[in-house]
Amino acid sequence: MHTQVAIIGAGPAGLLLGHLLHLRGIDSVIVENRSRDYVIERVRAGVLEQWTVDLMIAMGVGQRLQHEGLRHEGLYFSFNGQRHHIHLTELTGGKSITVYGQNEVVKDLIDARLATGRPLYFEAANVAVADIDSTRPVVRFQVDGQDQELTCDYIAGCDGFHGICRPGFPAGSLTGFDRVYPFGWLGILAEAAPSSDELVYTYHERGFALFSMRSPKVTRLYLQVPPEEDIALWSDDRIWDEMLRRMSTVDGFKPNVGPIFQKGVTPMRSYVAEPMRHGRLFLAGDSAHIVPPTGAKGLNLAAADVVVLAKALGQFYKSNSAQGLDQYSDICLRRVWKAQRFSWWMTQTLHRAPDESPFDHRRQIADLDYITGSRAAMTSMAENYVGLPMDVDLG
Ligand code: RFL
Ligand code: PHB
Repeated sequence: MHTQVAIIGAGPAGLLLGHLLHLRGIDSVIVENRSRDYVIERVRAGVLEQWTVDLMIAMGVGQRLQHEGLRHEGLYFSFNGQRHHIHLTELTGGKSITVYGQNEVVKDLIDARLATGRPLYFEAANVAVADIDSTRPVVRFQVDGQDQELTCDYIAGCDGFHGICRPGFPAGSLTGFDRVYPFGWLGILAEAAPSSDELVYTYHERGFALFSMRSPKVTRLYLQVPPEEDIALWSDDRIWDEMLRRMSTVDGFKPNVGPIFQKGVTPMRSYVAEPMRHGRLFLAGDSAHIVPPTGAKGLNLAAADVVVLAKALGQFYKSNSAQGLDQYSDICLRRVWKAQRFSWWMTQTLHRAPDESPFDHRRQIADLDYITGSRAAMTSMAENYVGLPMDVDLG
């Protein structure tokens, strides 16, 4: 089997890249090690930046997003029992964010991929990359017990943080920049109508909490917990008790309680791999970098990488110029580090670290007081939250 671009991973990065290449008439094969149901049902991100929404619409995969996505013009920061509103749209010249589950994004992109008739293999076993320093790299895997060999011009490593592409870089060719946080998030989905039509980020003396949603009937909530917390310690009653304690404010806001139908704990980490390319292998999305979820940036960054990569590959196939490919890593890393900075700042401002001092606590309150009181500070926060400008060129 041969293709122009072999894409490892059918998460948001791999599927978006496949479609962006399709729109440019470039062939690809997507190889995913999990099943279709597993990929669609994995509950993760929920916030799309303005340009990500515009991108999906421009790519022709935004119909359901436009119908079912919840457009938000603002959000709240809550501390000392008070909610403070930040009007994102007013502060950013009309931009907003849209709440639309990552699993819905993935579902729409899989449907779009299948409609193109281009190959997408699920449940591929023992996926491995080789010859990335040559002009004919190869991807090997098995489907239904049969060995497959896929030769290609380029490989896109879109296989997430625990994939095989980043470890496929030769020893010493990559530097990792890492920060592990001393806490994690316990997240739930509940059958309960959202009690606020915008997100609420809460700083509480018992720890961070976040109010979000998935639809007019489903509330999504998160709690700061220790990083390796055993979910079995958290009965539904204990979860609701803690959510209500942290999130209730003096204006009467509190989440509506309802049956919990999904729960899990995620540890939190910041990581960047530099460079994002070696030879003919390009890393994109979580395979190259992860952010703590507090800034809601991970999926959007994955989308930004593949927009840059698709444009560079387009240039290569159209005018035989490798200039865009040579600049890929540097262009992506500028945005990646700004998203890292913002996500780190949101995380350290809103969480309580186990080793924090009373000085840190006072400083965090002052930070939140400043953010919610100064138009300049709010504007900076809003500009980052809705997404820094992104140059999208569909070719
Ligand atoms: P993914 O989604 O991990 O997809 C990688 C795919 O590669 C497959 N794979 C392999 N395939 C073949 N061979 C192998 N050896 C393979 N190994 C792995 C995997 O099965 C998978 O299908 O990476 P991608 O595409 O880069 O997308 C990144 C996003 O998923 C991630 O950044 C976001 O979910 C992060 N995130 C959020 N991002 C946002 O933009 N907004 C949010 O509101 C937001 N909230 C979140 C989040 C992540 C969270 N968790 C669970 C980490 C909230 C949470 C709780
Ligand atoms: C979500 O709705 O899952 C969500 C929202 C905002 C975040 C992270 C996750 O910062």
